[in-house]
Parts: sequence; C-alpha cells; structure tokens
Amino acid sequence: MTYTFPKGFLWGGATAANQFEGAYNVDGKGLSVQDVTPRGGVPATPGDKNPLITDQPTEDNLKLVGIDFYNRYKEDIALFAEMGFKVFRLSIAWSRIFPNGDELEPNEAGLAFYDKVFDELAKYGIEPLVTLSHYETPLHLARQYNGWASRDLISFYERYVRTVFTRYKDKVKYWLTFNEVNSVLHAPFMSGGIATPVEELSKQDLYQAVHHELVASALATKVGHEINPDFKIGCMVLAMPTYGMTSHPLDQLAVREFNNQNYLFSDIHARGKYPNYIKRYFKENNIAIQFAEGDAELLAEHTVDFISFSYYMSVAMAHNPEDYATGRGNIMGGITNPYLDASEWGWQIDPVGLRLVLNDFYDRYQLPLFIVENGLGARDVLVDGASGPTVEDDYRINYLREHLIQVGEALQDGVELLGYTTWGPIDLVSVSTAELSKRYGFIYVDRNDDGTGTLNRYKKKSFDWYKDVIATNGESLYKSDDN
Ligand code: BGP
Repeated sequence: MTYTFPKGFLWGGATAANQFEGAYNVDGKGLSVQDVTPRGGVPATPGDKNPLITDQPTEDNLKLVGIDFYNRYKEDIALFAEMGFKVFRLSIAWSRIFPNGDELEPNEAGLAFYDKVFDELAKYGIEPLVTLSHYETPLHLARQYNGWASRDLISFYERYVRTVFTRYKDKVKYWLTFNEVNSVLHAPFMSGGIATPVEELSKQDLYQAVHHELVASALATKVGHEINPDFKIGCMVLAMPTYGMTSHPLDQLAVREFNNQNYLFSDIHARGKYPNYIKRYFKENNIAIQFAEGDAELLAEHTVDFISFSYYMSVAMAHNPEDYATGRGNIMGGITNPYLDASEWGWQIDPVGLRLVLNDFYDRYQLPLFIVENGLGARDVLVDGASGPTVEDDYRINYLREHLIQVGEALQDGVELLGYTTWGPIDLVSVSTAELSKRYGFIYVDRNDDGTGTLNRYKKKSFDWYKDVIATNGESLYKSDDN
C-alpha cells in the first residue's frame, strides 16, 4: 500500500551551530560550553561525573573547526536545495550574538552571518527552523553565573532572543526555544551551562534551573509573538518511548515514573502549569521551586504553538532494573529491549516507537507536532563510485525508510505533523562523543577523528534516495524495488 504525505509537508534536515559551523573564535564570537568539552558533553550514566571540561579550547576539540559550515554554507545549502529540502533546521550560536552572554549590545558580525545564511536559504525557498539554544550556552554564563541555575539567565536570554527575533522577523517563522529541554536533568553542563559538578548538584538546584528555563521559554514565546504574531514557536523535547520489561504492574509503574520526568517539560510548555504528578516527586525529594512574581502567569499565558521532538530510540523499564542489562542511549539510557537491534553506539532501533510517540503527544496535547531529529549514526566507508567518491549507506536508507513508513502510519492514525528533519543531513560532530566518525549525513564530509581531512563534500547513496522521497512526497518509500 502506498501513502502520500500531506501537501506542504516540511521535509528537510537538522543541525546545530556548535556541531558544524566551526569558526569558534571568528568575527567576535565568544566561547560556549562546547568549546571546552572536547570529549562530548554527556555523562556516561546518570550519576557520573561531568565530562572532561578544559580551561581553554584545546586542539583535539573537533567542534572548533566542525565541518566549516561558517565558510562553506553556500555550497552546503546548494546541496540541501538539490535534495529538495523545504526546511532546514539550524541553531544560532548565542555566543556569536552575545559573546559573553551578559553584554548589553549584540555583536553585529554574528548577526550579519545569520543574515547571509537565511538569505541563502531564501534563494532556494527553504524555510529556516531556528533553535535559539542548542547546547551552546556562552561559557562566561556557565562560569560566572552557574548557567541556568541562576535566575539571571532569564534576562540575558530574553535580551538575546529579542535581538534575533527583531533582526530576523521577516526571514524566520519557525523557532524552537531550547534543544531537548528535558536533557538538562541528565547533562546539566552541556544542556544548561550548570558548572556545579553533577555529583554535587542538588535536586533542588537542578529543578530550580529547569524552572528558569521553562519561564524563559514562555517569555520567549510571549516576546516572539509580540514582535511577529505570525511566528510559530515550539518547544523541543528528547522523546524516549518506554516499554515495561514485563506485564508486572510494578514495571508499568516504573514506565510511568520515567515518562513523567519527560512529560513534565512538554506538559508545562503545552498546558501552562506544573502537573499534579510532579508535586509528589518534589515533596518526596525536598524540592521547593521558587516562583517569582509573574512566573505562573507567564507559563499559563504563553504556551507553545507546536511540540517538536528528537527521536532515535526507545528504552525499557522495570521495577527491578538491577536484574537486567542496561544500555546507553541518547543522553538517557535504559534497560536493553531483547526485541530490538542497536546501532554500533548501542542506541536501540525502533521505528514503531516513533508511531507511538507521535500518537501519544498528539493525543495528549492536540497540538501540531514536528519531528526535528531522527537518524542513524554509523561508520561510513568512502568507496569509488561512478561519479566520484561515495558511500553505499543502505543501512541508513533502511533506518530512515522504516521510520518514515511509521510516520506515514501515524499520519493515517490522524496525527497532525508539520514536518520531518533528519539529524545531520551533512556529517557533523557528534554531541555525545564529539567524534566525526559517528556519521548521520546524506553528504559525506572528509574529516576524521584526528582532525585530518580535506573537508570536501561527497554525496552518499542516501542523497538521491532522500531526494526521491521528497520529490514524491513520501510515495517512493513504498516502492518495492527499494525494499
Ligand atoms: C541529540 C542532539 C543533537 C545530536 C543528536 C545525535 O541529542 O540534539 O545535537 O547530536 O542527539 O546525537 P550524537 O551526536 O551524540 O550521535
């Protein structure tokens, strides 16, 4: 059976400034937390110490050069256009606009760079989807204020978002306030610029930081809508569907408790208030969130226009997790599900999980959804092809096809979905391990983990495959010769 995706469906790809721009200290850019985390910013398991943080940027940090999008954006955007992208997700590096984060005036050179990028996208009719904060808090805010643990960050963020909303109000319509906003619970330095080592960070301080981000997100939604009422402003959460290991009721309870830690974020963004279930958790963990005057009203009155999320994998949960093998995953891990295969990095592959997540979010909020990350990190081997070097990445094609077929199922289930952007349409630096060899792209970038390489771009087999998917609005997914 074939299916055609809805008219106007936004097909594209997603990136983040710190993982691909490079030029970390060019044209007045300040340092971000990423510039001092050469090994990646994710503690291996909950409770682990912070990842390696250096005093100054070190040469082994691949993010400093990234894939040099800063200088090659025209070439890269032309390739995205050739694939037929309707949308391109990128983030603005906060430290390009406010190098320290707490200045009063923005850095004009930083603003000018994104003008050029948005203009280039417009040339091809590609809609930008902009993440305002994607794991790249200015380092000064982390060191001087302890990141989002401090309420001061709300006003710095407000100044930053007001600046970029005003500057780009006629160039950008779709905005995301914080990348994977729920990840701050698991990677507080990378996600929230919180410099306190994980092992010393109290739950009180962590959830207070969450509150500051949630208030800042609502404030951004308010300010954005004032600047341009046509803006569509969404939250972005890391989605992780969860299965009980058995039908034991206590396993199902473990699932619910895990889910609630994630729903907390989308619930507040969509419903405008703290859910009742978290009150018990707060009480049992001696957490008392300090609300400033006006916080409750801001949250209530400025809920999001849509819900966006990343989806790579699912996990399993049990009331007796010590009896099972656990695996690593996208920032948060869980029990290994015996029914699923995993990528080389241990992320369990579960296309049906995507259909479940879509139905779940839509059922819960009745708001439009946007899948803003999905993809397979894999080691690619460059081979000689008919028209130059290429990669025979059938594994990536299979992963994406299976997931997109489930997206088609969810659309037929009645879910309202604005679009789909694959993670890393061009190879870029991994966030969890800071490697380049964990590749997601349709476009291969000649750069290796030791920093060598020409930075040349080559089309992989998946390039033409995705182009075809977009050109047929999904119909080619069902072609039998591709199966
Ligand atoms: C998400 C992040 C991205 C991205 C992706 C893949 O959590 O939002 O920035 O990198 O995961 O993860 P990784 O790069 O670790 O493979």
